[in-house]
Amino acid sequence: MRKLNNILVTGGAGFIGSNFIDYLFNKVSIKGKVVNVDKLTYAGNMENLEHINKKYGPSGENRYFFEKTDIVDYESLSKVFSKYDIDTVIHFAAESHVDRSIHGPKEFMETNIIGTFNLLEVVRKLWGDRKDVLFHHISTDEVYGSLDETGFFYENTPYDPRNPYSASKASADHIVNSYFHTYGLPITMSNCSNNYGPLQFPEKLIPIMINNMLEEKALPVYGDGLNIRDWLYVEDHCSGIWKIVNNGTIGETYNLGGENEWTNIDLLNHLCEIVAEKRDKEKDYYKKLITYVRDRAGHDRRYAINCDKIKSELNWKQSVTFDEGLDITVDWYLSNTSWIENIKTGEYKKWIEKNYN
Ligand code: NAD
Ligand code: TDX
Repeated sequence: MRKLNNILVTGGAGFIGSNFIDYLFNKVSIKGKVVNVDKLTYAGNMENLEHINKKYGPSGENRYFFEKTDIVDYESLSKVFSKYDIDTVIHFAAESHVDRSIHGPKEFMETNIIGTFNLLEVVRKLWGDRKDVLFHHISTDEVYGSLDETGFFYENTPYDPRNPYSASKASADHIVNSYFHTYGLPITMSNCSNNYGPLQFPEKLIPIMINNMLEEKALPVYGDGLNIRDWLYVEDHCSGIWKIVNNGTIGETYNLGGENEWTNIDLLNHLCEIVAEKRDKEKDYYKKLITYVRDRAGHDRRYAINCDKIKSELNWKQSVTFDEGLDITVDWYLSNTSWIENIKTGEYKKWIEKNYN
């Protein structure tokens, strides 16, 4: 039986990781400990978990711990594992932005491939033949490549990654699976579609567009705007991971998705109307900011997930509709402008200046 007492979350200061840690304490009320291992790259933000640290950290219930550690650094990683009696790893840490992987792929290979390999090596040596432990790996639908107008990605769809980010994630997935087949390491994996929600770094489509609307800046649409993504609210991703971690079959992969496909341009028009309504502007006010720009290199045309497996085997389903999720998300960005401001004055700004000005 899986223990799930002392959970080590990697990348817990990022978008999905911090939503997941909040989910563990505030939605499913776990009783055990959570150790957040994060290097705090430009995408890691301690502000995301201040409320958790206050209540559950060392000066509170003493069940939440933060370790600023680079998963590429094997020695430091081993020390963290020997400090806590870890029985579960939930591995989110990654370089996650496709555009950055096109400009500079090296860190993607290091963190996403070597970092994952290091984690696997540490737990293989630490856990030996234990069967009450679990390594859950978070992956993406991008590893399956790109679809035309029809069809879906299934768990057994052959891998066909097309950008350095997805290639690095695909490599990591293969290594994780190899540790199950070769060493019998208890692993599970999830491949999820595009997430959205509070705390997403303002370089991804939805938050960058909201932010640019607030600043009355151009809304850059890559190519013809007809690329399709399948959007899932972040808390639904968290609930899917939690189902797998508790009841998923060892060695199995589960697809997670929103069953909610939008072309980028339709989504952006819709978002413009939501923000306009909330800010008392006329319906089409922000649409004049929409600007078609050069396409992303190797831009995947369409992603669409079939998630029947997790629905039928683990009784998971999406619980937040797109309207509800966008409403929560837009409200969150409108009332947390200081969160974005703090980001923009730091590393993110430097990167944007270097690459886009
Ligand atoms: P994010 O970029 O917001 O956060 C990544 C976190 O990992 C940051 O806190 C960062 O500091 C940390 N990190 C990066 N390199 C590290 C290293 N070497 N050592 C330790 N920590 C490091 O990413 P996200 O959107 O929250 O994505 C989390 C995971 O989910 C990733 O594995 C990503 O591939 C996967 N995923 C994301 C989406 C999505 O739509 N965002 C969809 C499917 C899968
Ligand atoms: O300014 C933009 N303009 C634009 O047209 C940005 C940032 C994006 N786009 C397009 C590119 C994509 O077709 O919008 C779509 C979504 O782009 P991103 O938000 O960058 O996400 P995507 O490339 O689809 O990848 C995301 O989903 C899968 C996450 O970033 C990955 O981490 C996840 O694995």
